[in-house]
Amino acid sequence: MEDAIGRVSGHYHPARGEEGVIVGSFSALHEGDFGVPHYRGAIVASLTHGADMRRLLAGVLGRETGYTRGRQRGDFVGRFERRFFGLFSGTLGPSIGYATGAGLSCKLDGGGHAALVTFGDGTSNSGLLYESLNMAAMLKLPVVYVCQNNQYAVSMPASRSIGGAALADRARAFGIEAVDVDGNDVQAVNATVGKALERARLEGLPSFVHALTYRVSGHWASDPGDYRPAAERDAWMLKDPIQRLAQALIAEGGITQAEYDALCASTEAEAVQAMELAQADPMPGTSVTADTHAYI
Ligand SMILES: Cc1ncc(C[n+]2csc(CCOP(=O)(O)OP(=O)(O)O)c2C)c(N)n1
Ligand SMILES: [Mg+2]
Repeated sequence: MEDAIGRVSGHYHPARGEEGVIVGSFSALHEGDFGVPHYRGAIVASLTHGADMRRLLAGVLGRETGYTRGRQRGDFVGRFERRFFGLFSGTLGPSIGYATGAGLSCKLDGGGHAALVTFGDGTSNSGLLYESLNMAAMLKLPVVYVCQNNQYAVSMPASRSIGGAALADRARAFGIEAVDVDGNDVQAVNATVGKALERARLEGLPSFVHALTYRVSGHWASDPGDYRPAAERDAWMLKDPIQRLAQALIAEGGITQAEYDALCASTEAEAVQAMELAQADPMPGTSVTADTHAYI
């Protein structure tokens, strides 16, 4: 799907290489939980929650048929009926506050549900994360904070922007349980985030998960990303989370190589067809600007 987008939108922010964190985390949500995805990978996260691929692609193209009726680009998609938040502004950090508020609403509603938020390594330097962690610790809010550390914020390496030895230590300073997980292992992420969500639902406690991964693409589709050492990117390409899952499934006998190849081909055909349909969809009319409920 992202390959199809990259061919028509140079401004899209691809999440290639980070699917382990995104799919592993958001597939651990239960009905009634809140999902607040990082902008990179938001539409991938939406796919795990039954969003329609053609409508997601229509959103990327700014069409009337997208989930926000063309009011915002598709990587900021929100779907309130599924308790899925969009970014709503280009400012990074506020979505961590939305998730904390969603966690408070879960608590006030009597518990049993949780909120999940993902955010980048660059965004982890936002003051709002620390206000949120403190509030979640003091009020015992059922929120799982996942740092999708792809090691870059545009061209700034995390090694040059994040102080301290370990990001998870920052959350521990607030008395919040924090763990590190291999972000390129979708099964490990799913198990770790799933456990944290279960704790949030049952005990009403927050958690922090630091998932290390890598942004194999540029910052956006048209960014060659050549400020990074080629050897670094090549080494991470070998840890591709999709390939790793495929190899694990084939080794365990869950799927044959031929079945996997057929699945890839049919999924690619589905994405190409969805993109063709979305491209033929209409641009929004002036009624959209007057519609204050366009996000819903
Ligand atoms: C508060 C704020 N500062 C700066 C920007 C500009 N900006 C847009 S994307 C981005 C990189 C964010 O890095 P990260 O959080 O690691 O996410 P990634 O792009 O790596 O997924 C920056 C700095 C912004 N949108 N909001
Ligand atoms: Mg980053």
